[in-house]
Amino acid sequence: MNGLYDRALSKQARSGVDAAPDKAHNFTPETAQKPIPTTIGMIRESFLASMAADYAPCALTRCCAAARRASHWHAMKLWYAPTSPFARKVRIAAHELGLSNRMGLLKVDPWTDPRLRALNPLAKVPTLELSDGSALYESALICEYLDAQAEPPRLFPAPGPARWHTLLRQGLADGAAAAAGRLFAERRKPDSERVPGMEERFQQAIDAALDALEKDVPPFGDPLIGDIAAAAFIGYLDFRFPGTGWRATRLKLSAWFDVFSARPSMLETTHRAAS
Ligand SMILES: N[C@@H](CCC(=O)N[C@@H](CS)C(=O)NCC(=O)O)C(=O)O
Repeated sequence: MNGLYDRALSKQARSGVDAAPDKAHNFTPETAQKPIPTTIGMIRESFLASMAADYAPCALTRCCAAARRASHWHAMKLWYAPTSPFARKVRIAAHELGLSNRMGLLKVDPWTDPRLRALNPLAKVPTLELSDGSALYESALICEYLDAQAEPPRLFPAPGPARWHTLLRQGLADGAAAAAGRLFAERRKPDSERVPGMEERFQQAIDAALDALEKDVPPFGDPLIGDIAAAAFIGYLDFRFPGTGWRATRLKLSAWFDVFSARPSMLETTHRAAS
């Protein structure tokens, strides 16, 4: 049985899938005890179990169920960076939809890994590789695709005011996350390379976005995509610029973020510095 696991691991290593322990990833210390289910293996196990149950009509049903489950085994692969707020947004969405066990994770440095551009001409994370080898990119699109895989879709309301409202919040939060990323990059430049006024501009976008979120604070309870994007933005802000004191003048947003941060989808996707 362990042979199956070893073979799957070496196949995983060959394909470059990140083996870091990660709850969103199927290879965790818990699953390391178990053989990796393959379609054939699951069908065989299901068949043997059905024979043992001495109830022949169940065998076919169980085989079909096993094959169906096996066909979801890493049907999708998310190319991600652990520092990216956009990749985190997708991972939070996958968790909230209960789809993270169908999505493998491949850690990649978008700046240096040439494999990414073959899938996504922009060479950005997140990029979602589908089972047929095609790819989807742009976090908003990936989240909407994931939502369409869930039953029922939950993150993107049907066309109407609720949809426009949450898409606007997503756009605001994504733009603010981009500004925070550019501010972080700007501050790492040597003084001679910094463009005057750039830091202020990014900081203004971040501050104004926080103010807008404070005025129209996301509700407690199950999130829509705009709420997830807001959480990803604020999580990134706290990760890159700890102790900035944004909370002092945004008490409602601060309270909402504290509650949201305790969701499993947040706890299992926390940012980690690039290693
Ligand atoms: N609008 C894109 C933004 C993605 C993005 O900017 N990703 C960054 C990492 S946070 C990246 O891959 N940068 C590499 C590059 O710009 O070449 C989305 O929502 O997915």
